[in-house]
Amino acid sequence: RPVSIIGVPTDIGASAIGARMGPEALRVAGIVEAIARYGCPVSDWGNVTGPLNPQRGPVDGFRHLDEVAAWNRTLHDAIFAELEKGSLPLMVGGDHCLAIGSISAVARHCRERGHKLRILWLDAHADFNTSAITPSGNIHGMPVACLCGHGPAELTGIGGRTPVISPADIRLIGIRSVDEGEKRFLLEQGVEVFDMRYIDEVGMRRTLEMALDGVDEDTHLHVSLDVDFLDPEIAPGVGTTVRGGPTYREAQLCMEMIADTGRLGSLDIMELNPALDHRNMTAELAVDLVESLFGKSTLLRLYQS
Ligand code: DIR
Ligand code: MN
Ligand code: MN
Ligand code: MN
Repeated sequence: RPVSIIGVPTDIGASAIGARMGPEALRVAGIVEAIARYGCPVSDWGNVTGPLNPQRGPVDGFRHLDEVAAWNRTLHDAIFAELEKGSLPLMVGGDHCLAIGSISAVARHCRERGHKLRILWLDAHADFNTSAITPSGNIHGMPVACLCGHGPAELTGIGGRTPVISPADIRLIGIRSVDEGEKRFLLEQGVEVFDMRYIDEVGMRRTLEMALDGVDEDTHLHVSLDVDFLDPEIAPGVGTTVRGGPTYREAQLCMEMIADTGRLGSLDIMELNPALDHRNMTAELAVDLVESLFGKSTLLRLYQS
């Protein structure tokens, strides 16, 4: 399946600025060449455009709601068009509020084509806040809640149906920073969370087996990678680092196990902030992980079954 790269140069959903430079840093780190190396046809369609970041404070619990909605509507259309062509869209961000647009497109595609949907949300945070419980007003802390139907109509109805997904469609992995109200809301909504304690106790292998349980040949697998998923020692180039994330090897295993399913249908790489990075090391790490996701393995052998 041909891969279509779509850059989304904005930090409209965050309070720290800099993620607007993420798409270029990933290109400089060789993301296009890395995918091509494993035999995948790949096209880089450049960047979509949208409103500038006005750097205002939150209003009624949301920072930049109108601008966030505008970016996400544009993205929904761009990603949906790629899926209709039979491509695998790779969104390079940009902050994580943009996953509302990409996943709205993916969910609509699955609905119309009769595919099952499984989303793996790789993140230090649960991104399950609402305007009532957010400590920051930052919409990049809310996309999972919006996708599940909890949020303003401008964000919950993109792609023609609310809710876009059900909590049963998503697995949160790598979580280690959850706000107080958000903890209660996750439990109440029954979202399945594989937090860092879970990964510590059972290991990344068992975690991925559990998170991928039920994925079959009819499943469209969407991976939404927030770069802050990774331990900040190896991935400093992100605005909201949290200590104690997956190591390089754990992250590679995670990507290899996703690749082994053969079901990857769409991907987001989000929150890379080159202004906070060291010599583009976080972008280069993300590109290493993308190589594994697109089939790089050390030896020729079948790990499955
Ligand atoms: C925090 C941070 N939970 C918030 N969220 C982040 O502002 O809602 N998500 N950084 O990636
Ligand atoms: Mn499809
Ligand atoms: Mn995060
Ligand atoms: Mn996130």
